[in-house]
Amino acid sequence: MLYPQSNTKRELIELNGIWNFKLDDGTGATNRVYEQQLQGTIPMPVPASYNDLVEDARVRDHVGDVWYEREFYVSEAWQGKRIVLRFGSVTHYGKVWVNGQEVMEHHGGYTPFEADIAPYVYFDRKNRVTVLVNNVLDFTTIPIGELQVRRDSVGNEIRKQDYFHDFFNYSGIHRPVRIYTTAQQYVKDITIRSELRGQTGVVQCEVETEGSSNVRVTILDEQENMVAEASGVHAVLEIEKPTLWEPGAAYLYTLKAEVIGKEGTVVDTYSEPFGIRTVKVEGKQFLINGKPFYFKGFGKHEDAEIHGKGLDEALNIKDFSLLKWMGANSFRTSHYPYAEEIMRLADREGIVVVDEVAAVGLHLSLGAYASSNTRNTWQTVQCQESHKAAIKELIKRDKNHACVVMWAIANEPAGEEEGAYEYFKPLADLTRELDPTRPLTIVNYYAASPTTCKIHTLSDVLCLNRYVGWYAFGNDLEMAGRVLNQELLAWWELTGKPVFLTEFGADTIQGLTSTVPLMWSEEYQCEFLKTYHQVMDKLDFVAGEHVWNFADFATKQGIVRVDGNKKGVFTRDRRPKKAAHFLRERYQNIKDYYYKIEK
Ligand code: BDP
Repeated sequence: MLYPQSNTKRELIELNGIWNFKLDDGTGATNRVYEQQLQGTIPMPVPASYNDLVEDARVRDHVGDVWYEREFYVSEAWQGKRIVLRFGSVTHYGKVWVNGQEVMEHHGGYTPFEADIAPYVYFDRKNRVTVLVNNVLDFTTIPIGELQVRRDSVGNEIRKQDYFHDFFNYSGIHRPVRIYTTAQQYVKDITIRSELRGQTGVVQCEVETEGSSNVRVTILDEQENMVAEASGVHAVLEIEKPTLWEPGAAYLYTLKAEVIGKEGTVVDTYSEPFGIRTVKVEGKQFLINGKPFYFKGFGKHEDAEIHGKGLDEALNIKDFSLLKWMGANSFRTSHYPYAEEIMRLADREGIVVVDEVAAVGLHLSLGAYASSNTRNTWQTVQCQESHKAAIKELIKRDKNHACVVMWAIANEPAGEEEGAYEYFKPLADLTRELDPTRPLTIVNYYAASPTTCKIHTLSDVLCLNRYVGWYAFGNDLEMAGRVLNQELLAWWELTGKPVFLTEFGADTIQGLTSTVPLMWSEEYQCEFLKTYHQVMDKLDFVAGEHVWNFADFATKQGIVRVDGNKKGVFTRDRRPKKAAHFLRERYQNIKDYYYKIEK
């Protein structure tokens, strides 16, 4: 799905800002409140999570429907055009009415959706858009959750949302809302795949159009010089000695697709930035542009005070600045697709991304989240269809990003339980069919060990999340190091695939310091990391390390977390803990390529 843009043929307006907002009292949809202006609303910003913006626990912990509404105008000059209303994301379900008429609905809280609203808009007066947002997670959704319904002492229904993942269920209209226009004959989608044949960059381009298949394709370099051109919806273009997209040295070409109408004039145009680079897993190595790459960076979250998971461009720039300051070269979009604006930034800044779908918590008996009666995950969940849809939407959205080098199709599922392979095999096949150019991984939880894991054959890279030295062998880092070392060797012997530590970390309270490394202190976090570094540095099949987490983040309330998850190397307001300085020294001395491996 193309990112909305304005150009010589397309116009774009933003509907961000203050909307009207109210919680649903359980009757809104049946009373068809979207047919009139909403009553009893409060102001609410878009994009943002609504949870932390009102001093009321009923808003913060609301489970179910909420309403958003605002007015807008469209230009008279847009008559006869497609007028596309587009939401960057609505978490987790959205249904949209324009002037009281239903125009679209969407399941899944982290991918965009859009519809042509031209038949529903007025050109001579104000229009109204009304959005129903629902945040309930159950066994059919991605991520999964479980709704608990109880009665209070006077018989009122109380709804509590349980979920099996470790980040707060922020809700609302999280990403920009825009309207853009196109002609009736237009570019629907573009798929770009590039490879290197000797010194030649070969760019395969598929343009999906509506109305006309007369298409002209040109490639421009960063100075806007035309370097290749072709015509047709399937085009293969060649660039001699192209400048490659490299980690830390991004280079973006632009592919411009023009739809030519009957009279030979250009009726629509779309410009897609892309990079030329290759990725491949070979033996113990992860190759980018044919060279062994070493991932150094973090698992992250979209998370901040006040905004919650709402897009915050200033925060994103700050985070990229901190990543560079650290000497990091990559991050994982744990545990859901991040905003398109972040992916575009990563393309431009040369930061490598492992792109993850929101399939997190598929493990009903996992430690802190397990209820007393353990259930077989794969016999209980019914989310395979939503999971497939989530994979399709992610790949459709992010396929042209040079920064994306691997798809993560789940985080810590119950890979050791009966039924895991049957659940994941069709999903891995689907991912490979949709994108044969990138490796895929299923991020592993320790219970799916080399002896019990039923799904490791589906991953191209063994991404492991490990917490020995924290949840187990806390305060025994010597033992933790030995256990880790043994397990990594066992994985290598079993699979012969590169190992990537996608999570390891210790909760750390900023300012809690100690002369000896005590758990929760800043010193312990450094010692914990050092233990992992010493093990990984001796093993040449370890192709990457992402510390958990980049920054402290909000999660659900409970007895294992004090004011959120504190495994950040930065605090939630992005101040460095001691570990940031410690890790910075390491990352700055690790090269992107040929780390531990002879040239
Ligand atoms: C891992 C999860 C991650 C958690 C982390 C932790 O992948 O989402 O936040 O553990 O416990 O199991 O901090």
